[in-house]
Amino acid sequence: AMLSFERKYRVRGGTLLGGDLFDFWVGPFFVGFFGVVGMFFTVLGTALVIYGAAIGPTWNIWQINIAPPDISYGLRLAPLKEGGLWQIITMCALGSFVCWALREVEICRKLGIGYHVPVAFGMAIFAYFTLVVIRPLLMGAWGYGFPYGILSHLDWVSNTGYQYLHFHYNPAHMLAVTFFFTTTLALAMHGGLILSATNPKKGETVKTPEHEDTFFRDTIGYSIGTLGVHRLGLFLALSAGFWSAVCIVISGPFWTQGWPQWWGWWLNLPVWR
Ligand code: BCL
Ligand code: UQ2
Repeated sequence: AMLSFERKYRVRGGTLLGGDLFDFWVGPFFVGFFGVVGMFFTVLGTALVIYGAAIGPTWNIWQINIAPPDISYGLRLAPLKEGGLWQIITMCALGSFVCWALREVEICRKLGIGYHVPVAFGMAIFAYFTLVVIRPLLMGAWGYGFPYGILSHLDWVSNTGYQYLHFHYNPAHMLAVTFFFTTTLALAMHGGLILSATNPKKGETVKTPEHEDTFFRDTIGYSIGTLGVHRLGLFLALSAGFWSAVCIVISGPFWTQGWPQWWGWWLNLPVWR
């Protein structure tokens, strides 16, 4: 079923690649060149994950694990069953994430809206790319990538964290965590405000942005505004992803001791001595 206004926006063109060839919809979904290629990577990647599980020791969903190659393989390609699977799955994952982002770009162009959504998703892709490509390259082995598995990736985070003694002392991790938490605070404030304005008492009409501004001016003396809150939210969310990427790429390539030791520069400031 198509929404009444949807037909107006289902327009030809705006594609980056493939011209009109893949410019069609399947049900409610736009296809496009990147829909086709993305589907290829997704199906292949998923099949390889299932194959990896099948040759592994367990079908327990929590314990299935597809590990990167041993560090001794360095930056070479490893045999399929010794991390090669992880390497191909990583390429499929990156292929399908990037195709998804570019399909979003084509849809933005059709609609005549800005590229904010694909840019935002791009930040998540950048964080993943940092984990499985940039940092392993800088460290000299694919084995530094994280394993694909529910519990195994958590074990990797824990082990990697403790290698630097106390990851909470990583300054970029501090920023990333703070941005993640502030994002949820902002969304809670915004969601709460919108729902309260649009759900008045029985018999009353839906409230306006004037009421929303007034609520925050009365409570905290400041309103960021209806457009402003969305700009703030996007900034907070992008910053969370950005500093996440930074916090892991500096762990190893830049700082090899414990993160608590990094704060030596602060403790050694001449003012204290
Ligand atoms: Mg820490 C990382 C928070 C304690 C060690 N830690 C992170 C960050 C985040 C965080 C800032 C992970 C988010 C991220 O990268 O997003 N840590 C955090 C918090 C605490 C904490 C809040 C806490 O104590 C309350 N961390 C600790 C302790 C250490 C520790 C002290 C362990 C002992 N932490 C580490 C290590 C790492 C982190 C090591 C990291 O490597 C990680 C980090 O920064 O990584 C970059 C970015 C988002 C992504 C990477 C997701 C990408 C998604 C892709 C593009 C799309 C996926 C599509 C999907 C497959 C499709 C599914 C389809 C569905 C069916 C619909
Ligand atoms: C607001 C506003 C909205 C909002 C929200 C605010 C009318 C619908 C949530 C309030 C937000 C403020 C004061 C910023 C808070 C800052 C941080 C860092 C969390 O004013 O305008 O529009 O949804």
